Amino acid sequence: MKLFGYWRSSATYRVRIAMELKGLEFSYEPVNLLKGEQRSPAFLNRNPQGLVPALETEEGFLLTQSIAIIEYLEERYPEVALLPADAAARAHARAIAATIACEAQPFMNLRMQKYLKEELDFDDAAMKAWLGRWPGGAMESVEALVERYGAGFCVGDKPTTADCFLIPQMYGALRFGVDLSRTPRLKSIHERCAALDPFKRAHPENQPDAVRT
Ligand SMILES: N[C@@H](CCC(=O)N[C@@H](CS)C(=O)NCC(=O)O)C(=O)O
Repeated sequence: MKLFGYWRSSATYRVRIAMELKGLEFSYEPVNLLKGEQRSPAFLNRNPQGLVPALETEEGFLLTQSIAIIEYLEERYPEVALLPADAAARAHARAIAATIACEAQPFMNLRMQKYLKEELDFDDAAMKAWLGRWPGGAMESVEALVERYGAGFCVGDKPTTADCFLIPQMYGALRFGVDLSRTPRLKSIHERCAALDPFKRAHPENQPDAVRT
């Protein structure tokens, strides 16, 4: 399999975590978002939406959208399950993933922040308020779900797809200075995952295209 992504892309990071937890072999082809490579004809051919990640499967199919890719991996490579056996617990894991993917990350991704700053003249204070209200608010909902369903990880005592979505969101939140003082459970899951090898291998700074300053 070949994963097209960018080291700091949280959506790519989700897929890397899932693949590492499942012990899958894959190659990685960087798409430099800062240079606009996601809008090149070659990449648009892979994903007409011009977004990373995209995954080329063993059979040569091209998949897009991290939720769909991770669901595909779960169905195609079920040996290390990332969804719990219990149907309600599976729904809780999917609910956490959806909250992050639909209600947190879209409000702080590169194109959204660029638009707010360049088109709507958001200054640092306005941006901080935006990040606190939208991604920050969604993370408080996730904290409440984790309080109900977590036991060391987001749902239960083993990593699930919910953790594949949480860890990149925490990475982005820390990077953009989102206030995490009201999400202590998420902070402790983040620390627990950071100590595990699959999460270490998937970390942005351990990718070949990482830029160290
Ligand atoms: N919903 C998509 C989000 C993908 C996405 O927002 N990707 C970002 C990086 S995290 C991207 O490619 N941004 C490039 C751009 O905005 O031009 C997914 O889950 O795969």
